[in-house]
Amino acid sequence: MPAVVLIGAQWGDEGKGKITDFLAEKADMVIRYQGGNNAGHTVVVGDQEFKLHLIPSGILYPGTTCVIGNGVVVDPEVLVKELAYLENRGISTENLKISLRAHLIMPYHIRLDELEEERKGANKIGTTRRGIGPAYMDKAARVGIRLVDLLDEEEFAERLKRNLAEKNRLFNRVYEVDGFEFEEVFEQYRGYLKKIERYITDTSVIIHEFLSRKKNVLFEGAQGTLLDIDHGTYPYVTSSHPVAGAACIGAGVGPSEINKVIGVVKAYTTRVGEGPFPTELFGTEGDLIRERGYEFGTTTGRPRRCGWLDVVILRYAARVSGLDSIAITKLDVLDQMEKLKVCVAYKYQGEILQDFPASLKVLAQCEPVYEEMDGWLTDTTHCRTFEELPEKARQYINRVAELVKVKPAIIAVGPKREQTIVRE
Ligand code: 2SA
Ligand code: GDP
Ligand code: MG
Repeated sequence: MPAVVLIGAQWGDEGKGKITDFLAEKADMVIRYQGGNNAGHTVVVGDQEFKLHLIPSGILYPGTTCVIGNGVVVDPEVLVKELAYLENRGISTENLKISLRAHLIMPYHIRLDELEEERKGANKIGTTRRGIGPAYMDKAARVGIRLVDLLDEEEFAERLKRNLAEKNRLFNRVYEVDGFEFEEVFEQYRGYLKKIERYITDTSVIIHEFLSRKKNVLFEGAQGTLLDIDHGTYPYVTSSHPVAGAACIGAGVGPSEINKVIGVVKAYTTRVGEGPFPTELFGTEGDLIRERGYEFGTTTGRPRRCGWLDVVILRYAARVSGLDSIAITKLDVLDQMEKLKVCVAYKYQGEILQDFPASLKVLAQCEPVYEEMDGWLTDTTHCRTFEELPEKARQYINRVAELVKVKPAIIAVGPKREQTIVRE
């Protein structure tokens, strides 16, 4: 390691949970630094499957310290449930630390997320309706409530009152729905505090201690590059920064501390929610990928849109996050495809585009320029070394690496820990 940032290179659900879990074996600390419980990270250990939304995937290793950094928005109700879910399955949460500076998701954020999606109708974003956007809006508007405020009863009461006055006016007058009662929310949140207080601390100080002792620290990104509020397909994005640079801001460390950045790349592309998707497949090939890859939202259960691998996106992700290597996941999902396509550029009004466009209108009109390859039509789920992979699968990986100009250091051929190939 020692300080490694792991990010999603596409639209999320690349298998970050699985790769984090794989790398976490050697990590002393795993940190979530952005997003919230919109994330759904799946980890399979033996015959047990864990779905994590807020707590870092490193929690499954007893000796690993796990951090929810200041850049994360925390829904304490979900956190309390996730803690109980882990404890009930025999996983200790003793080594969890949550930043004093992390912002809270409040019930009015969730309600606002739902109401806004409904108001937008056909123009909706397709959010997870977990209150993520409204919570980050309040953070930017400087009216958010942080965990440090929740610890101080008076401060919390005051901030909650001020927020409810504003929000309730909005609910009543604009949306014409009921607002929230102060007493109810106050009691509810003070109740959550009792259950999470022992984890709350100044996490940046602890992360620095680990880094200064040259411990292995892994930063676990959530969502993916194209969902980044600056670099993604705006406005069809989340409200945080899934790119690697955000690890510094969301954990409270300087860029000079980061040694390596790994991009997780699914062997094809998926997207949940609305917005343009140039390589999307609508016919039987898309259905086959969805079924074989079990492409359904981990948080919401929504069917994911599926399409061919898009190298324009990967080159973009490599640039904006400074990828040192990639981890290619779900290669096995393509085992039964006779032909495979990889998008190497876009065609826009007769012109070839190599770089991912900023305009959504342009992106919506881009036609993928494909390179076609033969499938390998062989089961790869038992392969444990690169050499064991069928020749055509190796060709697929090597061609992608050549096009992206980043080396594939890890290849996953199944959801389990052992279904992972490391390439030196
Ligand atoms: P939000 O809720 O404000 O962050 O939604 C804004 C957009 O970000 C997308 N988004 C995601 N895309 C893929 N995976 C995510 N996590 C879950 C999963 C999603 C699920 O692991 O499957 O269960 O549906 C995630 N979280 C946010 C979202 O679809 C919007 O396009
Ligand atoms: P994340 O949000 O990036 O962590 O990804 P998700 O957990 O939302 O979705 C990835 C899904 O694919 C999960 O169900 C994983 O268990 C599964 N998965 C991860 N890697 C592989 C793989 O190499 N092959 C297969 N078949 N499934 C995988
Ligand atoms: Mg996911």
